[in-house]
Amino acid sequence: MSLFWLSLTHVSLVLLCGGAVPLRLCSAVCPQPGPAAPPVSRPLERRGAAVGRAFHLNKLDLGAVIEFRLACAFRELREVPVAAEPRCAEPRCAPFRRPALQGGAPPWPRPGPPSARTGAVMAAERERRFYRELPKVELHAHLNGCISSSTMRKLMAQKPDLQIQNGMTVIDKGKKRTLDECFQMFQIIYQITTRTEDILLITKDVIKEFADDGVKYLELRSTPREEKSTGMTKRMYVETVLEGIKQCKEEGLDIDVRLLIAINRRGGPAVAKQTVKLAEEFLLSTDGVVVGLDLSGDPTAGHGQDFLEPLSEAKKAGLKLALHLSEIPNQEAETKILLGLPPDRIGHGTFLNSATAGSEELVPLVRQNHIPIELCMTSNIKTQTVPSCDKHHFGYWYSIGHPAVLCTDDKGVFATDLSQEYELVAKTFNLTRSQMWDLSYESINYIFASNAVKSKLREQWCKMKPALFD
Ligand code: 6MZ
Repeated sequence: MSLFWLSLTHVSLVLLCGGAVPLRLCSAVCPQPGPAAPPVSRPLERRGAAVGRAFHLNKLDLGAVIEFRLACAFRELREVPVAAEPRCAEPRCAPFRRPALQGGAPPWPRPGPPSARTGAVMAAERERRFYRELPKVELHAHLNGCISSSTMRKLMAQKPDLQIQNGMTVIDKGKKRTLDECFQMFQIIYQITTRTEDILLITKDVIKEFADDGVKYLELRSTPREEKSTGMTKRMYVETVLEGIKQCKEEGLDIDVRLLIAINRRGGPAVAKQTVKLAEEFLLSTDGVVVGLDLSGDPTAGHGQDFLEPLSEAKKAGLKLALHLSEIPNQEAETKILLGLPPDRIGHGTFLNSATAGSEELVPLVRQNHIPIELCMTSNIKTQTVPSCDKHHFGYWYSIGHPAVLCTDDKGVFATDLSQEYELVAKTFNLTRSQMWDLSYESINYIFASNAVKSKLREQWCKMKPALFD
């Protein structure tokens, strides 16, 4: 008889456990820490209904024994989640979290302040956000070097026969190339940007990306290029870049964009003269959008002396000059000649302050003329002209209070952006947010646009400051 009662009770309890079994799964199946557990239990009221249903099904007065077993079952139902919860990291189990039943410290981690690792991740995220939101000025950006991977994919999809892959146009994190290899990459990029529609696309995408990164004023630079295969002339090239700038303005992007026309050293002085002529025309016709001239390209090609005359002509015409100088070692002679112009800004200037013979004359020339230097840390590291961040010449120029502007150079090729450059410099040289804000604010002094534009930017910076330092 007692066996009968016992098995009847067992049936009741098996039915009851329709609610309880999944609860047990929570404790038995979820590893700690581990993958998602199967969906867990029903709410207690539903489990209570299940108990009632089980009781009703039997329609028997099971007497004290069953009452006792049901009481146990209820208690088990209530207690199972308590026992299960500590071993379960699955967030879906969270509603069952309760304090420990007995006194003393629970055997599982209590919710509390974030762990050191979570704290570090959150701090890194806050830092990233600060530098993204910091208003910034970008003064050294080569258009075809700025093309992002996503724009590259769009271009590659249109020219699949070229079989150009991402790795051929970008130097990923932790990777390095020589400067020479870098210039070979530009030849690959040029194969994908041969049509005016390509130039329009890259110009607009690059501007939008700088705007998204918190850049409020951008001086893009680009080398006018003709492409016989598509009929694109140098004039059409410049007009297309200007069209891209205009369309971005019409679309209301919060960024002021200007253009420097670039002379590629490899083209020699004859091409340089033509480029100066073109730049002079656009200086007069673009109402301040074309503001200057850049001398760039492979620094081993030609000699600075060859460009003195066209550059001098450009300066007389009112074009501002941003010249790549001493990006590689042993260029003291040509740097000294070109510093005589003097240029309005210097690109890189990596070896201006090196201890090699002849270089001791360069720093005084740069300092006397207060020539701002455009510094591109990631570019110099990835092209191996600077061995490590802490050896970067930013440290030298910053320590003597000389005008220095942080820039990206080729944000696409070097897989960086301006906020990352700011963050990298701050970390490397232990600079505070306030010092980095000053660095950004002072960069406004070195833009090529008018004083009215500078004043507007300063106002914009000052308006944004309180929210940044909240
Ligand atoms: C010197 C560089 C450069 O003009 O076709 N360029 N020149 N040093 C660098 N450091 C890495 N990075 C880019 O953009 C690409 C061109 O910019 C110059 C080179 O002449 C390159 O071909 P654009 O828009």
